[in-house]
Amino acid sequence: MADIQWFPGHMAKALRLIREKMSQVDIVFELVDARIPYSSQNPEVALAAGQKPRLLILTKADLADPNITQQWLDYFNHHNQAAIALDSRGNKIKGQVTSTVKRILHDKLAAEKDKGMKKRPIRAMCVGVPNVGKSTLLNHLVGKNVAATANRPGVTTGQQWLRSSADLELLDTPGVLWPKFANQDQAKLLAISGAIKDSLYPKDDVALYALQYLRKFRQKELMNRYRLSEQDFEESVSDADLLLTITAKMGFRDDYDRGSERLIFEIRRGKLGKISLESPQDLSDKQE
Ligand SMILES: Nc1nc2c(ncn2[C@@H]2O[C@H](COP(=O)(O)OP(=O)(O)OP(=O)(O)O)[C@@H](O)[C@H]2O)c(=O)[nH]1
Ligand SMILES: [Mg+2]
Repeated sequence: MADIQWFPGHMAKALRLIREKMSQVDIVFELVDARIPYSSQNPEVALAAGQKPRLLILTKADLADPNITQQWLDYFNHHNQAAIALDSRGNKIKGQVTSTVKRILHDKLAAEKDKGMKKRPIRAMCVGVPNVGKSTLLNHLVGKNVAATANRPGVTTGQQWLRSSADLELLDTPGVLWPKFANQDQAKLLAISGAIKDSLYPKDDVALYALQYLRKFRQKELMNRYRLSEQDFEESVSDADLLLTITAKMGFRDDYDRGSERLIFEIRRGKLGKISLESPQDLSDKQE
């Protein structure tokens, strides 16, 4: 299949702006999708952040498997990377984010106080792949719909400073991918999560990839959602055949493309349940 690749000019520009603004902020909120916290981490962000403190925020935690999310939080914790998981649309996130930020910046803020410096707002830059929930999170931190959001990648096109309260100032940025994905599995995971424009990836390849994973780990959810039987999962049934059966159950007869598109959409929206698409145990395979 054709490789999924997406790094248009506006992303290069967004990345440049992120680098330029880095010196103005105290902390970087790096948003990753809780269902793929590793594959949605942009390597360019860590490079741009340098020594700047980073808080990893696993968004869409409401759509991920809570046990696996906890494994990820333990994993990041173990690697000295501050991380929290949340639903960006939640009401209680402000306290959670603010208290974590204050803990991370505690020494810096205390040193400023000791020097007699006036209390000032903490400045945070919010970065992450397209559609991960940056603008949604910031709107909820601010308590108003000041940043545009929508369920497609590429909604935010410019940078915008927002004031959450007297103690927090936030910079929204456009979603960025990076010039080269580590491998095509990563590209497919990003596509399933909704970070890549739907017109830019082959639906059937991505759907088959998702199906392989679900068949292995979440057979019950597939059976429930599409009214499948044990026989549909017998070894002799290929993934493509299974996708065709699901397509028919969806009412699309043999329209494989429509079935593929719908399957991706339903996984993405959580219609099959809370599903994580990678876990810390997979990492050693991915890093090979
Ligand atoms: N279920 C769920 N949906 C979320 C969450 N965060 C954001 N969304 C939805 O995801 C979609 C994208 O949210 P945005 O806030 O526009 O994402 P963004 O990262 O700003 O996207 P770009 O500006 O395109 O880079 C919207 O439909 C949100 O309602 C979350 O934690 N859980
Ligand atoms: Mg946005």
